[in-house]
Amino acid sequence: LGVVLAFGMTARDLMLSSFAKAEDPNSGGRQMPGHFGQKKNRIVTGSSPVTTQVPHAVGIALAAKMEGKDIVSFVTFGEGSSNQGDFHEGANFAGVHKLPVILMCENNQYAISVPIEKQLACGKVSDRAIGYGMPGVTVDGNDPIEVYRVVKEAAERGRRGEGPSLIETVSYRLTPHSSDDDDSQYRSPEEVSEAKKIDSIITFGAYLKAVGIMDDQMEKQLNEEIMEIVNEATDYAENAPFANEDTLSKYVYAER
Ligand SMILES: Cc1ncc(C[n+]2csc(CCOP(=O)(O)OP(=O)(O)O)c2C)c(N)n1
Ligand SMILES: [Mg+2]
Repeated sequence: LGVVLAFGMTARDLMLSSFAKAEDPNSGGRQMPGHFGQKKNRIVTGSSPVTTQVPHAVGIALAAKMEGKDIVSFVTFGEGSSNQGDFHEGANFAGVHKLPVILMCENNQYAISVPIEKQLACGKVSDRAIGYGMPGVTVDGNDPIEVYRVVKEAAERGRRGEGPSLIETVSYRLTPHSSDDDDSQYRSPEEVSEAKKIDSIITFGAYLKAVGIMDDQMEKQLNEEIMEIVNEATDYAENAPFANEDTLSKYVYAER
C-alpha cells in the first residue's frame, strides 16, 4: 500500500479495489485487493502466484536496457517468496546482464503460518545476493529514512549501468495473513504486542517529534486529515456501481 500510494495511487483508487467496483483502476473489480496495476502510474499488474513479479520486473529492466531508456524497475516480494524459483532465476538473469532492477524483499518474518526459521537455510535473504553478482543489504524496515537511503543508492547504481541490487527490509506482520488465518495457532499474542510497540507509525512519529519536525498538534491534525481522506474514499467506493454484466468477459485475454 505504501509503495503504490507513493507512486500516485489514491485512497479512493484503493477503496474502489477493496469494494470490487467497476471504477477500480487496478482491474475494474476483477482482482483481489493488493493486486495493484495502474498504467498512468507505471504500476504493472501482479499475478497471484507469488514471485512471478520478479521475472516480470527483470524483463522490464531488460527492455529498458535494450531500448536505452533511463528507467529502473522496482519490485517487492515477501521472504517466503524469496524461496521460489522465480526469485533465483530472475536475480541470476539480472545479475548476468547487469539490468537496472531493484529487488526488495519485505521480510515480515512469516509466510502465512511458516516462521522465518523454517524458510531459509542462510541467515538473511540478502546473503543470497553474492550468488547472483549483486550487492545485498538488510535494513530495518521500520526505519523509513534508512529504507529511502538504500533504495536511492540502488536506483543510482541501476541508472549508472552497474546492475541490480537486493534489499531486504525487516519488519513484522502485525495482523493474521488474511481473514481466513487464525494466527494464534502458530504465534503468541505477546510476540505480536511486542512488535506493535516498534511499528514505524509509532517509532517514526516519536523520531519526528524528537528532532522537532512534528508536535502533538501537528500529529493530531495529520491523523484527522488522513481519517477524512479514508472516510471520503470509503463512502465514494461503497456507493460506486459494480461492473455491468456485459463486461464480464472483458480483459480476460485482450480487448479489441
Ligand atoms: C506459487 C504460490 N504458492 C502459494 C501461494 C499461496 N500464498 C499466498 S501468500 C503466501 C505466503 C507468502 O509469504 P511471503 O512471501 O513471506 O509474503 P507475505 O505474505 O508475508 O508478505 C502463500 C503461500 C501463492 N499465492 N502462490
Ligand atoms: Mg512474509
